[in-house]
Amino acid sequence: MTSLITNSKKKLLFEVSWEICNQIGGIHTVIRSKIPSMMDKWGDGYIMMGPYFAQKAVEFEPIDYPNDSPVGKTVEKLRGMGLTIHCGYWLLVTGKPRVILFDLNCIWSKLSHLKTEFQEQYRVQDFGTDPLVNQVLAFGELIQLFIVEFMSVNPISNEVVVHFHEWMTGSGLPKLFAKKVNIATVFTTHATILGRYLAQNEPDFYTKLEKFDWRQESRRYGIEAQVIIERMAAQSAGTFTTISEITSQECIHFLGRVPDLITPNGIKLEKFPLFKLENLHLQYRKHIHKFIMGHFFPSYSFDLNKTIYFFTSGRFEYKNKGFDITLEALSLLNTKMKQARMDTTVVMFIITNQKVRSVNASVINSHSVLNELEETCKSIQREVGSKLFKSFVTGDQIQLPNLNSFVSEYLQHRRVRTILSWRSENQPAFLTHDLAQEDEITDYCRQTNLLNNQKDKVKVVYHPEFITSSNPLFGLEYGQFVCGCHLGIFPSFYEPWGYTPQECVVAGVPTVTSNLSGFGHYVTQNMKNHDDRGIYVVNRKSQTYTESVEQLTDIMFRFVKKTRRSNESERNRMENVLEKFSWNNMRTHYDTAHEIALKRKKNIPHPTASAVEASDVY
Ligand code: 1S3
Repeated sequence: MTSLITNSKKKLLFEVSWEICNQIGGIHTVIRSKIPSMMDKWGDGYIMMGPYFAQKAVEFEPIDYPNDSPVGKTVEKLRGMGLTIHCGYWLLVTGKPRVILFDLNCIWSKLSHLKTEFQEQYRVQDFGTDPLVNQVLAFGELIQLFIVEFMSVNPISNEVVVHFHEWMTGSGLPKLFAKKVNIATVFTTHATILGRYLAQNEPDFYTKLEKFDWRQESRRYGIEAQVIIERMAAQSAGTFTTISEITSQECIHFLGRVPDLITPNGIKLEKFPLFKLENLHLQYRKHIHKFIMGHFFPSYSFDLNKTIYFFTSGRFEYKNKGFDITLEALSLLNTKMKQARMDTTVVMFIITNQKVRSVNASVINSHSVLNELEETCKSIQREVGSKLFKSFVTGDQIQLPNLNSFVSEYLQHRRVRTILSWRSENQPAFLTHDLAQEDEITDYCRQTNLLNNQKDKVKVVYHPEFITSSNPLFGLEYGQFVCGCHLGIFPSFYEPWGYTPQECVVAGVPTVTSNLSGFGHYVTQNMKNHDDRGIYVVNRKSQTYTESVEQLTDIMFRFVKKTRRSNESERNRMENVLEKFSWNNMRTHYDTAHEIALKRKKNIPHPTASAVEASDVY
């Protein structure tokens, strides 16, 4: 394992991300899931770098690298200069890669100097209120100090690639460029900061894209420093990439550089063994059935064999993640199913993360009463079974005895008591938690009466917390929950890539995406018969909002009308598309990015030199 660190001529890839051993969102999934594939290519020449947060570094195993190795020597030198650097491995991820984490506190005293330097250079009016900016400036400085030192300690290493992900890692890139350090650099953005803000707030975001003035808009939203860091990182990198064609348009207008190539996201395939998918679906669906019984059946019941589980999941960005169009389509679907007098029930789970006080007490209560009912049944079963057995062994009666007489008085009482506390006169709650404050989802459901009336064919379960295995209501991990559902719905308006529909594909679950998401766009370009394979793409690009709602309703309605058999064969056909999305396949885009960066370092004058110095940038 130590060969990398003792061999200074070996090719090295330093991959820098804010989300190493530090889960925040989708980038963590990218970084983590591609490790095995990256290690296949780079072996022990693959080193990850991130910020160190003591309370979050649970998956980090510290271990010092040998003092005579290139990395070891660099770390020792920097530690001598007073910097705190943690070397080790990322545990619990396949491949257990090497990781270097930088403690931001060790450079905090230099922060005001870093800010002044940054402000003067880029004419920043206001640093805004986000404390992340300070951390990002400190982190960028530590990374550039490390790289500069590494190259001075090991001047003969001439095949070093440093790959930066997202603006949080990029504040040191312009300095590395200015110092002409002999490395190849790549910067990948997974979204643009301005894109996120503008898409959420500007109704005609895509049509107005070219007209926005990046400086003016970033000042308007108080994110000038963030946007400049992102812009300068994009312009200083040897190779600049983004994750989808759609985001590349934002890069051109907001970051002032055309991406050299698109590096789409892949998936790790081992997670769900393909041959087991159908069995896993049945296994996890039972857990969801149990939740449904606990939640709805105290008020009324319906046939679980004719119940279809839809779900959506994502950060609470009501419009960006397409929650608005999903709810409108559900409301229309409800009307259509009632008109068609269908005997099927659709339960829609809306999973997101909002501020909550706790799980709703009555929701918890009906689930515990359900458990109590189950326990009582098991006790009766045991008691009757054992007494029946005795009666067979000891008696000479051929006829079945009266089984009621085998149930003890205690269990009879317990049964009646539990059944009485089980029944409820109330409608089943559409919200599982007590929210800190009502939001657009609750508003919409109340306004349109999508409130789990008995006659409704579409029921809603709004779960404003992400699903984890410790969750008291489902007792499933997120991936298991996905696997137990029938259809994932993600018709996003702003989604640079979008892992959620891809996660459905991995779990063999049909999914809806949109052509404004990177994944959906990729699918429309690369897979002709995606509908037949259970990947439905809502057109949000060239039709009106209302038309998109109608299209989504139609997709849902057709799905509900299909027989179970045809939905199953859709699942099977999905198995064949998985390899297409795997990192084994998608890594080639990263390989190309690294090759371009290495070539540019050696032969080609830096393409962005003028842009970095151009007056419009500053
Ligand atoms: C970003 O995370 P997000 O959910 O904030 O990066 C993800 C990984 O590349 C991407 O899938 C997502 O669309 C972006 O938005």
